[in-house]
Amino acid sequence: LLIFTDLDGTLLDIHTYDWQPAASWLERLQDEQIPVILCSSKTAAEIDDIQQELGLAGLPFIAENGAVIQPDVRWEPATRVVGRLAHDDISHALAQIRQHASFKFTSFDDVDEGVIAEWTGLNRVRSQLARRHEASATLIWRDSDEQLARFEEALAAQGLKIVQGARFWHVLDARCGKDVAVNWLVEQYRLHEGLEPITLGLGDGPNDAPLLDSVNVAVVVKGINRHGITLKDDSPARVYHSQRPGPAGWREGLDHFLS
Ligand code: 2M8
Ligand code: MG
Ligand code: MG
Repeated sequence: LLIFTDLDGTLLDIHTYDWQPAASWLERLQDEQIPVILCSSKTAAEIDDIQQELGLAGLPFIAENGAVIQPDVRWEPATRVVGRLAHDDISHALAQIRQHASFKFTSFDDVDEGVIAEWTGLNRVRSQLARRHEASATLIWRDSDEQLARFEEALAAQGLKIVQGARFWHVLDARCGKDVAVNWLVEQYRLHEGLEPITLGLGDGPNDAPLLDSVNVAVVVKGINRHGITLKDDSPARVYHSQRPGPAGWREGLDHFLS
């Protein structure tokens, strides 16, 4: 069994970033050596810290919505896989697109740590880590849905796509994604560990749909996003929808499938 989980609003409380309700399950999974693979919009710099805190250091993780993948540290090679469009290229493309059409958005590069701390409720240190993007860019969309559709077209013309997290939007290489990253890691488990793993995924936001579509069984954790999640196969045998948000919903999902 492999567990792929989103962080904000799923394993972590969306406001406080607390995971206590999930702690006993995390301990049990660690005892049983079931990998918990973090799969987030967050940067690798942020996830490095969070992995330590959760006792998951050394395991693979997926950062920046799949634009950055960390293999298990014991695998050869264990080098990070980073999307071919680097953060600076994406920022440059965003600046150009904004010049041509007057889209209204504010990216993490437009502001300082203080503002990111205000937006996210993260402390200053974590806010600094949140802007250490390697292969994506994070922004607040301040324009209409119609403009968003035009923005998506402009991005596609540059080989980019945009995905929606909880509070923010994330722009990355169109060839990358949480689904692509999950499939790649499952293949690495086959190659390096000789496993044919069963996969369980947990997520709360629209950007988690590709993740939840790529796993055998899925938990949709109750989220704050008004758009919610639409899955290809939402049958009750495959998908559990939690009653509670965040880590309490995460625990509920594992109780449902693994108890
Ligand atoms: C952003 O990610 C969340 C998760 O879905 C969002 O889009 O709302 C990222 O900038 C991440 O790096 C940051 O830690 C998080 C903080 O809430 O926000
Ligand atoms: Mg989330
Ligand atoms: Mg996320």
